Amino acid sequence: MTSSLESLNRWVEDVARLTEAEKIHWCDGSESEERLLKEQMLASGDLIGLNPETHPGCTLHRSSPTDVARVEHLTFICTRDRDDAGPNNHWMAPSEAHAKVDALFAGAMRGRTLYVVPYCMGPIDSPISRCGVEITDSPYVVANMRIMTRMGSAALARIERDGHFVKGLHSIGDLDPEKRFIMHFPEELTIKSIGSGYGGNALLGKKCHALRIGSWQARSEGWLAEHMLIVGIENPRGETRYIAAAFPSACGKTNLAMLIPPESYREAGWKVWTVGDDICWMKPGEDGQLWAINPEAGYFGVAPGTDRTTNPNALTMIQHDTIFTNVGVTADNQPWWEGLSEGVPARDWQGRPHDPGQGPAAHPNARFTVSAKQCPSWSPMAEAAEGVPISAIVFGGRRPSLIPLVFEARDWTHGVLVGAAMGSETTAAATGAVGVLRRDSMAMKPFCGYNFADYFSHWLSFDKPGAKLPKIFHVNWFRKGADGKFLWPGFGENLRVLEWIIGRCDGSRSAVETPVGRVPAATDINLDGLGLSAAAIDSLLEIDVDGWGREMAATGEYLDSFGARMPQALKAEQKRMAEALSKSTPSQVRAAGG
Ligand code: OXD
Ligand code: MN
Repeated sequence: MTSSLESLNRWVEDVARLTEAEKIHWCDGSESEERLLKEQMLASGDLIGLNPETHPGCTLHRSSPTDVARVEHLTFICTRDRDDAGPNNHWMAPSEAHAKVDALFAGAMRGRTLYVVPYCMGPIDSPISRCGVEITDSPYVVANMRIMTRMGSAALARIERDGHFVKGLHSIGDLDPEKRFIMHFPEELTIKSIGSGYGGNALLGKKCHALRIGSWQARSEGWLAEHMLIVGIENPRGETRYIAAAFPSACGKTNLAMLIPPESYREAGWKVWTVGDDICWMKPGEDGQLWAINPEAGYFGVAPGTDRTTNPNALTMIQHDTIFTNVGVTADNQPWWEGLSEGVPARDWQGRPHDPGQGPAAHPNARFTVSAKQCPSWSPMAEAAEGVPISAIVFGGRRPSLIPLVFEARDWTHGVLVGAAMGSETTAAATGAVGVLRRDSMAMKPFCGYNFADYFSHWLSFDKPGAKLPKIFHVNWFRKGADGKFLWPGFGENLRVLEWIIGRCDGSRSAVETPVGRVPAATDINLDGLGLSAAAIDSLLEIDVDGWGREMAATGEYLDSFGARMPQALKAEQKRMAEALSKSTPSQVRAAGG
């Protein structure tokens, strides 16, 4: 029998031969290795030092201007049977995909060092964690993987113990967008990514492993790999409840994970603990509860918009030892981005003198990479091998109309339907077309490594005897009034909604039954000191039965678009809700019972 290390050695040799790498470096994750790599990158220009007085240990990476984001149209799930990838994914036959990318990998590392990066997603000693090895020719990727994962010797030792690992092969190639592919072979637990150095395409532990391959592993092993933050809410009695929450991009996931309680809550003793801001792996424990870990060790967050008012914890954590990518810089070499209230940009993200007429100083998807432990609200439970027990799962989207501030699903099946139907409405600024709803089931549209219909079946399968499943909720921070302004203040005030959610979980808060789920009455949720008008509160909590009828019909069409694999139980739930809505009178049901 060959050990995992023998198979790793053989794979590294094969890749070195194919790519014609000049040198091979096995990463041990040590500080001396990091120092050396950093010195090399500062010398080569891969990294630029930032102001050591204001931002000690911080560096800037400027990527190729055509390589600044994930590339969904070049991201493929390569399963033998096309239907296993599903209509939610781009698919290519495995043999064709291997042939296509292997031709691009041939000679791709000529004159370059091949780095072998063993990593563990999750705490090294957690039974929920899974390991992988990324081979890359990008020292920037190595530096990021060192922050984002548990990387190096300890991971290699665990791979030897586990006997298996996910294989990720990455090369920046020549950064030509025409020769860029992000290929996933879930049946082989293999990823091949070429032509991009951008985080989501190149840090293979993150979206490629922890979500796309991870969701496939999770289905076969009986757990869930989700695009969710994990946050702990500690009440004044010192009890902490954990919430996992999924939102599509641009809905403030990192802000919610690092929320600062409103002053009155802080004074009363409420605290918020950040376990994760992007990915959550959950597994049923022997007690029937879902136990969750954050598989990542760092944050790869969007810099623009991060400021004292929006996310003070994030701003504090990125003051030192942070890698910035594609931000602008001030005249004294401090990082700068749109939305930062201090400083003036002198150079833009491409290093050109900043000219506001030429576009923003920072690329809108400029990022920071930082160790999770630098966050002032970092939860030590992020290191717990057993994970944290999840009391509530929250889905959310950007929905200017219809969807109330918060509602609770009736049961698990209803909650899965709520997650399947979730989406965000586009804004005029983004697309020119207002109010176009983009479905993004469980915020996993770009990340589920298999057919969504099978994914919903997998979710439904958790509801079995002995299970003590979390309650499922939907929130909407983005409801707008007739004047087009947001009705809800958001940010720290979202804790008021989380307080109601936790109260529902422990039975201490009431709700009103409506045809779409349970909604708080205005008196069930603490709105003290917010100065919201009665009309705003009514709008935030109302259920428009006619509008919901149309929403349910659209949800039915969406489920049908997946064909015969769609679980009957989910379709039956959609029908049940549609019928309940059609029988509801009067046509406007007030959550407050009016
Ligand atoms: C991310 C994303 O970068 O979801 O986390 O795109
Ligand atoms: Mn994400």
